Amino acid sequence: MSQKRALITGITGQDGSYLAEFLLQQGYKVIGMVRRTSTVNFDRIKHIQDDIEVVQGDLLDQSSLIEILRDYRPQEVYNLAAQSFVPTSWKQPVLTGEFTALGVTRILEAVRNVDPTIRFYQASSSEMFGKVQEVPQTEKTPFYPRSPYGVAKVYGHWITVNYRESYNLYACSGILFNHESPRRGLEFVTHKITHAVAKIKLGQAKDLHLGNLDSKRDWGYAGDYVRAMWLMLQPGQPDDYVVASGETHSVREFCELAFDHVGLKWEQYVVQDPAFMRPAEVDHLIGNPAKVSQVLGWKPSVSFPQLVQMMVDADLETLKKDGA
Ligand code: NDP
Ligand code: GDR
Repeated sequence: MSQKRALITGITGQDGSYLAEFLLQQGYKVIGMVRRTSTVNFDRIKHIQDDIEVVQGDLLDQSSLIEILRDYRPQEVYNLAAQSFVPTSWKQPVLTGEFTALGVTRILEAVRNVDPTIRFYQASSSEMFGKVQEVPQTEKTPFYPRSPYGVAKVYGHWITVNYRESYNLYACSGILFNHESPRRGLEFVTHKITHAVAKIKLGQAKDLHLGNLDSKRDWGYAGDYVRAMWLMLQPGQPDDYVVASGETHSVREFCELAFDHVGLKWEQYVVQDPAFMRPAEVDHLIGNPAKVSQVLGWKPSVSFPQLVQMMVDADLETLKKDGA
């Protein structure tokens, strides 16, 4: 049998790097789409750079997407590229809509025109539930997004469903709850906390400024969540799935565990700072992973405390190496 080919948009991001590793392990040829920048930023994929094919393209540029599909003929496309930081979506709402919403239509159009047998994964988000209408959230919970990012993701979700229903594409929307790792961008709250904890422990920082400590998230490990993306595209019918741990924890609890892990008390270091509060907040996310577990056999392997410890330990190690 010839080698399977998968295209990943957003391969330089957290999830792209884990998904690429996972697909390489499954024997895929991995094609990663990157946008042109004046300096390359391959930090998360430099360890696998020789094993993957990196191609230039942009979700803003329809013809680049068509050309990549024509040249590389992937059987699976994972659309992970997006403007993914929620606060930025209030500062750059139009750009967020271009990447995160319309970008999905551009790539779906490319799939439809070049090869409608391609199996397509769309990176949808629990941010679509926003002001939650039901607890826990399932595939049937109505959406109520609370940021331009959440609104853009609702568009991406429905256009994926619509192309499945209109053109019979094998298109799936994975509604993933927050997933983290040592490769998470430093602006997201988990990595911001663990990085600060490591710095404080090593005497390189004094405090940590955060916004809303009460908001609750259903946090999992990114390495587990990319496996669910792949499972959705394997034989069977295309469908949409919530992927979550089924547990929820507050930002405060995350701080407590992270500081505890290095023997410090979080209350002595965390400063609440209005600068990090959002114009509209998503207060309470908790997903129900029953469907993905029953239909696809997916289960997470890393618990919440293990995730926090993994991230703190990784930050301590990196900072010590940098200092040495
Ligand atoms: P990251 O922010 O780490 O990565 C985003 C990726 O998108 C980067 O590779 C970035 O490239 C790329 N990108 C941004 N704009 C464009 C563009 N116009 N053209 C091409 N590439 C572009 O996100 P994550 O890995 O955390 O998330 C992956 C996807 O999953 C995103 O769509 C996100 O919204 C979604 N999601 C994430 C969740 C999470 O908890 N991590 C939960 C639910 C959904 P560059 O390196 O050049 O910036
Ligand atoms: P989120 O992740 O918005 O859920 O989106 P983030 O880690 O940014 O925020 C989680 C919660 O923490 C609160 N918070 C802070 N957040 C940040 N970034 N910085 C702070 O200082 C801070 N203090 C408190 C926030 O208010 C929020 O309630 C992530 C992204 O990966 C999206 O792309 C993805 O779709 C969703 O997860 C699921």
